[in-house]
Amino acid sequence: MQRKNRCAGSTVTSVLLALFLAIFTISTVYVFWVKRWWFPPAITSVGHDIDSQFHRTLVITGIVFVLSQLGLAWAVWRFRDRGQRAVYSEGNQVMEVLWTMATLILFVGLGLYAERAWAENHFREAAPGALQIEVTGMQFTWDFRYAGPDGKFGRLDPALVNSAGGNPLGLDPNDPAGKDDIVSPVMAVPVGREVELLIRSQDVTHSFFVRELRLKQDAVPGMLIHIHFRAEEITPPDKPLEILCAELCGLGHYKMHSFLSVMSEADFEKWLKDQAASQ
Ligand SMILES: [Cu+2]
Repeated sequence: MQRKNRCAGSTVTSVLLALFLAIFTISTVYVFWVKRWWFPPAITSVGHDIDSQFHRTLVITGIVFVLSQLGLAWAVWRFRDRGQRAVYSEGNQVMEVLWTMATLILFVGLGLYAERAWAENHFREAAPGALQIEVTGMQFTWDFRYAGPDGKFGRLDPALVNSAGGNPLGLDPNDPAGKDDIVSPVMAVPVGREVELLIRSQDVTHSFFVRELRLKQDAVPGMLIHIHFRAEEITPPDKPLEILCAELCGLGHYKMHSFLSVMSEADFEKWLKDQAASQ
């Protein structure tokens, strides 16, 4: 007996693949929609700008993602092999031009939209009178130095670095400007005041990262990198923000972290005094 159709096609495969694509798309949208594994709320105005940009980008790319995935699922099912002769298509030049232009406009547009938030962090200088804190990354700790009442950082000498001896930064004891410098393994800042960080590294490249500030900046050996922020919310005393290292910097990278507390101006002054007393 002769088979009716030698190439009966692959309906099952195409239906399964189309179904998988649809379910995969819907589950992905669901995970973002319910904000599972979401980031903590931002506590700076730049952080809110970055979040708005993130949402804009997510919604636009999300719509493109859903349409293209469902379109793919439809095409997999619609053009499945039913034993018919394959048809050759040369494509559609108008469509090519259209979607290339649309992508270009979308990406350039999003970039222009984000420019202000980016420039605020990276191109604008810190406001005059900002509180300066020197941040030093080293395998595998962070150290924070405050200039003390004289407002001047003392000289550092790499030859004097001695973590076990209580001088992890190599402060020169002969420099009078360094006498009142305060070095702390954790960072505290006053709420609502501009803070300028001077970020450096003592060994390899690290990356200073605080999620709630939406701030991430590499610490590069041999460079002093300035970055600034203004925290708008006080953190509860038992819930400081985590400062992470976001650069794979060696075997102990996973445990390289510290804490940031945002305090009222009065609490901050008191904290500084307590730190100075314990130096
Ligand atoms: Cu690190």
